[in-house]
Amino acid sequence: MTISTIKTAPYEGQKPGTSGLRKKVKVFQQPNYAENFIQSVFDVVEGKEGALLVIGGDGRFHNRTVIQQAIRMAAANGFGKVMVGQGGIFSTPAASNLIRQYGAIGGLILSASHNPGGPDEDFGIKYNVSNGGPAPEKVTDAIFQRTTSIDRWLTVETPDIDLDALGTVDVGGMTVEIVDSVADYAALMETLFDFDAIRAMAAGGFRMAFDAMSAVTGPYAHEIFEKRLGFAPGTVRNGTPLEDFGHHHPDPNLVHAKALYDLMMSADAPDFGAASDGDGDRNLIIGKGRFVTPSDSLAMLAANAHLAKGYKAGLKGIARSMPTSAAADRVAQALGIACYETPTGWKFFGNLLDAGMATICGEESAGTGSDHVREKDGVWAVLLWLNILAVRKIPVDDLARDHWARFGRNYYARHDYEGLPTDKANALIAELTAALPALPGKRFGPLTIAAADSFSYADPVDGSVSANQGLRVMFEGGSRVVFRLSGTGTEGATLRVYLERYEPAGGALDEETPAMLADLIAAADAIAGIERHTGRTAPDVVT
Ligand code: VG1
Ligand code: CO
Repeated sequence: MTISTIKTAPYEGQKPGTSGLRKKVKVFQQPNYAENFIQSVFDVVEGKEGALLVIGGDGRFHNRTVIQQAIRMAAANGFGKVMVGQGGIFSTPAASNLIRQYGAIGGLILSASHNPGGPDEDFGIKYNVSNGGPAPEKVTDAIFQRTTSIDRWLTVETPDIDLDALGTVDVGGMTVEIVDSVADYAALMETLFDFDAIRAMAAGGFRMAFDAMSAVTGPYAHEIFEKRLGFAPGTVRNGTPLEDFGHHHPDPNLVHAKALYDLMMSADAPDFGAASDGDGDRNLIIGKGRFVTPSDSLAMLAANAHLAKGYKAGLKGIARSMPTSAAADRVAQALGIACYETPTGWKFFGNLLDAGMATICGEESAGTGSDHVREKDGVWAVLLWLNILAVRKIPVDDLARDHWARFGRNYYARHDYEGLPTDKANALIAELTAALPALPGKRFGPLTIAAADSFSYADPVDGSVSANQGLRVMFEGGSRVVFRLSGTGTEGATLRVYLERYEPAGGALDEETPAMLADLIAAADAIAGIERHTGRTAPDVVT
């Protein structure tokens, strides 16, 4: 088999410190663009000769094209075998599982997650390493370095293969196996959760609405919720992956999953509502008449996880990203286990999970997961909720109130200001960073600042330090505002403002979140000068 060497030039690739490349489809369609990134990845993967590589994506526009390119390039780069999901489909957690289950050296996951899809929208590629998790910073930095000097990529000249036919084919001397996208993942879920108990709950009339948002979890949800657990047909909504997600953002929050939210707040709401994102790693949980914030969901799952068979031995520790509310910390304290605070992004949980220091992890952005894979996992979170509800036999609202009565309540919201001019967003952060040392002691309405810093994380396993991970302003009494810029947007800059107010058990536990956060919102603008810098008087998205 002849290997072709295609000449190329350095390009503007993945930003250092981000776990993947996210750009407009049109950018990916430029000659050499996707190939440059994939070759840069392959150039830094050690031991690829003869090794297994997993490839799959969320089914968005351009998915199949890049999969065909990646398969040919893997053959030219000496991989021994590539495992691809049928139709090019793998949810991110399912890909993570396959990498681990079959001892792959790593995997290419093609997704821009919750970003919209289609010819004028977003595409993405990320590389996961042999533990199944996102490549750690030293690997992503090496990939970035490679993109600055890359001058060629390798491919074999073979026709496209049929991605829909299960089985094995040869591409340039390398084996390609097209596998069922769902089977191994569903089998893993059966080892963690009591499917009989959930099936009995469904048979007893418990109703659920699961919104797959026309994204990757449709096939997983149909198989697991409707076929294996016996929820009624129609339980899964928008269950067919579409290349443009039906023109929606596959982002499971109160803005983009509004139809589900409205259903769950209506008179004929089912007992349980959930949604997942483009690549299936996020989850949104809404009980009948009760939205559960992702931060609360992490805490509630951690407090009850022992009720599911996969976690009956208890948790080794809990980890949350810094902007996630401290609700989980209070559970960890009650359980007598450690709680780790990491920078935003799942890759920071990998070391803690590998070292057996944490079992459950979560982020405020609707990501929850455990040591069963090395990614956050939307369907997993839904199953753990269902398992807990099947054991406790109470509505979500009762479970939430019960939780707050015991641990107190962290009122929480995130305000996103999207599409800001990058220089203005950078100026806001620079000015606030400079102002941090002088903030403690200052008063804003009823709030007094106790401390302020720029979050820096020292990994307790390998000692690596990640600095500048968000600006924290802590108030007396446990309230907090965090400011950071998104690393996943593809248009301008997105400022995220995370607002959290703690009310201890016995306090005001049954109030409306906007009212509870009003003083904090005013303080956040006064502290950072959001309107002054950006001209915006209100956020684009509140979650
Ligand atoms: C966002 C979320 C973060 C999440 C990341 C990837 O990042 O805030 O919590 O880990 O997306 O999620 P940022 O930098 O835009 O705030 V996913 O579902 O896109 O893999
Ligand atoms: Co995602």
